[in-house]
Amino acid sequence: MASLDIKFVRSCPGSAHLPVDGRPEICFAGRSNVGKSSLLNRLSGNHSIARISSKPGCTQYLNLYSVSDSYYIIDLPGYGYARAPHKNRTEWSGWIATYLMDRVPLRGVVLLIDARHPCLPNDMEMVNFLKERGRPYIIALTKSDKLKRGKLASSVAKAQNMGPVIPVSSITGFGIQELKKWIFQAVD
Ligand SMILES: Nc1nc2c(ncn2[C@@H]2O[C@H](COP(=O)(O)OP(=O)(O)OP(=O)(O)O)[C@@H](O)[C@H]2O)c(=O)[nH]1
Ligand SMILES: [Mg+2]
Repeated sequence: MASLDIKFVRSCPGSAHLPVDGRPEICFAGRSNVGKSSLLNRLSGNHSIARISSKPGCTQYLNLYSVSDSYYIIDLPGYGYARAPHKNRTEWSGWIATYLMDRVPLRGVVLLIDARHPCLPNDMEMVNFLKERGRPYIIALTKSDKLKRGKLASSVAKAQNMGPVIPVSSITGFGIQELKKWIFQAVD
């Protein structure tokens, strides 16, 4: 399967700034530093399309990407980064919740969770939030290259208690085809 034809459109300071053209949307949600931007780059085959942070909390806006001019991917600000200035933190969680609750074109959520820490409280809260609102989601277990096979298998098993799981690595490309398939089905 070919790389996705992803183009950066703009950074949006809140849901009100997103397009109203009715194209379907997928979003990437997850803790700060979990690998959202890296995964987007890997899906696009272009290693500089989304900014990779060495410091957590780098993506502060809803970053809007267009795929093949037919649907959008939104890279949400990372949650759970304690050292963000208080004002930003409140705003981020506000934007994320508003977006996930109200956004009509949203067809599916890719919830990124670090394979090394599969059941952290704020990720479980996010899963409950998505379930309550009936949002289709997939758990992408990121940085799976950092775990040996046995550890990864037990991490996948734990994460499966929260929903459907695809282990991925933006470094090796592991799981990327399967994730693409999920995205295609979600926007179809
Ligand atoms: N080993 C490994 N490292 C990864 C992988 N994905 C991301 N990283 C590293 O994790 C760090 C954070 O990656 P980002 O893609 O910027 O994470 P993010 O979720 O976009 O971060 P924020 O936008 O700050 O919330 C960087 O140092 C990446 O190089 C992966 O699959 N494997
Ligand atoms: Mg990012």
